[in-house]
Amino acid sequence: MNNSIEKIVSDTINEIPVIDMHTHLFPDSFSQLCLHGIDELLTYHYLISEATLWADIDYQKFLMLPQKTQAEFVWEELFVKRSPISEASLGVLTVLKELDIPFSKDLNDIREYFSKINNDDYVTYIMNKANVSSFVMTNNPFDEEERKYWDQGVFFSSKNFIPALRVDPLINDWENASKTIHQDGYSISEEIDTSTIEETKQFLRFWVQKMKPVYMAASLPWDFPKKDYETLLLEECVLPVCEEYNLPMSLMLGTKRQLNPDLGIAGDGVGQTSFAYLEQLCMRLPEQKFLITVLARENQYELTVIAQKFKNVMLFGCWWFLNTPQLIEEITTMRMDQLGLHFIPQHSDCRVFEQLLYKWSHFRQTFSPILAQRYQRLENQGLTITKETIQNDVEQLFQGNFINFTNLSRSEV
Ligand code: FIX
Ligand code: ZN
Repeated sequence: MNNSIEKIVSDTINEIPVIDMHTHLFPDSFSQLCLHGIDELLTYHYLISEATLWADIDYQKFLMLPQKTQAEFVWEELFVKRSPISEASLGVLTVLKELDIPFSKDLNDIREYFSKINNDDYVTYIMNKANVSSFVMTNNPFDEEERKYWDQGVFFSSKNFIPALRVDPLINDWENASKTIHQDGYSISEEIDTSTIEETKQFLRFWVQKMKPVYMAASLPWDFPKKDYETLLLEECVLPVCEEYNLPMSLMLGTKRQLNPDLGIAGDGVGQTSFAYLEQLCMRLPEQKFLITVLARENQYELTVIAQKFKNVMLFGCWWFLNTPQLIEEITTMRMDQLGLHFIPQHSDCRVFEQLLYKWSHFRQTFSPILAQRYQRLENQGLTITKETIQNDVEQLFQGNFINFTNLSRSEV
């Protein structure tokens, strides 16, 4: 490997800011929802499911404990009693390193360091350090807690925080979603008839106008669509409103929610998706853009081929259980082989602010050598690879593909 190419690629990847196109982060004006600090980091659901493997502890009782106690348990099991070798635990160590916090087995030492961080604009500080220029939130109008903030009008559009209207409760859980829509004053019936469809669309229009999302999104189970009404709600309510506002629809497929319900959010699993419905949807609606990611490793190849056949599909991210160096390497290499530069390689899915520091630095580290190898091959074919060539390509992957696909203007990010 040509050392200078490796170095230029890695410098470029580290220098170019990324648009994080799917997170669960909120600006600090959403006070309770803007999560940060060591206790939040340790109680990330990825770590809870790992830590609870070690002790004979009743899951439900564990989840009732105060957050500090849960964090202490995770710390003890994963960082003190044994080495923290999993991706999510290594992530905590990367965060400490990035914030210049020395590792200590005593969690209180670490808490002390966090409590001394004195930064007026911590969110911007973390974003700059992670080299993330903006991030897309997950904004759920069916979530009571989040709605309070929208009602209070605390969101001011900014180029850093981009809303996305999340609609899976509508598609997956009509029974409860219809109650919310009804309480909001829309006249709907349990049966999804023409007038209920029109009222539901009104509800969606209201939220599109309020949030000004960059896309609508739904995370759907591995066996979607299971019931006729799910496709009816997607195709007759959600997608027509996307069309009216020229919004892409983001589909995240392959969850097996509550595989172990005792573990709460940490109990979600994965299942393989069947693409038949999705393929015909992409074919039938060529003007509707779809951002798509799937959770099962076994589905990656099929999805890559779909993304190669349809202009209206933009494949994104190595999601959740796939966000490990080994799987990123495998999946990203395959995507480059089939799609060239036409995909969005990663999103962070962060829930806690400081996670930006590890999720993006780990990704950049894994991605650099994979991309450098490509340029090496091009040079072997006689092409001259300059810093500008590499910048242009990385910019496309980290920003341009998302901006162009979603019609965001460059000044908005
Ligand atoms: O549906 C989603 O957006 C998922 O990303 C989450 O439900 C999941 O809990 C998560 O945090 C994965 O990284
Ligand atoms: Zn997510």
